[in-house]
Amino acid sequence: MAETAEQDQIMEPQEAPQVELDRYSKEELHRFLGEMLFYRRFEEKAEEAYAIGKIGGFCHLHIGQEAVALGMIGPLREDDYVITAYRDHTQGLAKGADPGAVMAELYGRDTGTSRGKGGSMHIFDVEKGFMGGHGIVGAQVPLAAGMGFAIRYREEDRVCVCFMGDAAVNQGAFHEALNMAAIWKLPVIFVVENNEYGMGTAFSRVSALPVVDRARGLGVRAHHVDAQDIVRTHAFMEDLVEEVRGGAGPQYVDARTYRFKGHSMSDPVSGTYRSTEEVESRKKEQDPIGVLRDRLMEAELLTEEELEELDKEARARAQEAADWAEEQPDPDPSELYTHVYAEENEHGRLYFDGRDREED
Ligand SMILES: Cc1ncc(C[n+]2csc(CCOP(=O)(O)OP(=O)(O)O)c2C)c(N)n1
Ligand SMILES: [Mg+2]
Repeated sequence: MAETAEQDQIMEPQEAPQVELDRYSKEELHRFLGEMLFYRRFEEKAEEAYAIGKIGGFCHLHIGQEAVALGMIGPLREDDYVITAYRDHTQGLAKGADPGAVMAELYGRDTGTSRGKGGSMHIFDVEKGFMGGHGIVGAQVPLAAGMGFAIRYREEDRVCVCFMGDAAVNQGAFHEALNMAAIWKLPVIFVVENNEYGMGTAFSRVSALPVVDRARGLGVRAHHVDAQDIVRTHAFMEDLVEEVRGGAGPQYVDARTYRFKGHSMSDPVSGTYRSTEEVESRKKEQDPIGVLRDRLMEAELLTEEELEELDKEARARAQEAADWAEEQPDPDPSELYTHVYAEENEHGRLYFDGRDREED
């Protein structure tokens, strides 16, 4: 009985507390602001390039959700893993991918992070522990459990952070993966970027329970956090990552956020599924950049001039990435079939690259 009560208490979702600014130095707080401004300006550049046809295919922007990327990935070590869905540009940048290579991937160039073959939805940087960019809703969740298993099997102290959208919690794979993670106490933090919509469908229309309760029956500890507040999100994640590194097992985080743009570049910002007023009021009240700016100014830790300087640097970095991407070569046509499907392994199996089995 006592054990059950204790278990219930552990399973009660925990709200990440408000954090005082003095947890961080002024330099660190300015860095938070500068990085989020950079993500915003980088994606605005991508938006601009898409609009004039320099970027093709799908393109999902993270504008409005920048504090999730910085707050959740900032506290990680370089050898920790991150895996995510298709809204992946800023998360790749936060994990250390080169901005020029990310932009070149959007442009479909040979020096892009996936050699120009993945595009917006498939940013990868294995050396930096950024394991993609996945287009199938929920597909990355079991992969994260696999990475968590590999970490345990090799007796390492790495942590894997797996992002997903709120729509992914209705996928069967989500439940299978979290169940396994709980049984095997895998070092994985499952973060739902809860922006309240899956394309044009409000989460409340597809789930009787709120996001935070969707892991309850699986034995994974749940947390929620106001992920428009970078200071709170970063501090919360710093503590959580160290707990998981120390063996606390898998965690589930409902990161409350909001998307300021359309689902993808080809979708409207608002319409039948959400009103313009709703979007405008969220932009005014809950812009992660605005929230931090106001808090810093109120505490006299930021001046107008410093803000302008940070923004100028952010714009210059985004411009530099775009200029570099522009100049990069397209992949050679002979590369059409390479790195697309699995190639022959050492046993001579797996012919998915256009060759005929008999010819070899
Ligand atoms: C298995 C699967 N079903 C449907 C789709 C089409 N689809 C692409 S994105 C999306 C909505 C996902 O919403 P959410 O997980 O909340 O992420 P967000 O776009 O809000 O970041 C859907 C249904 C898909 N890619 N994969
Ligand atoms: Mg969503």
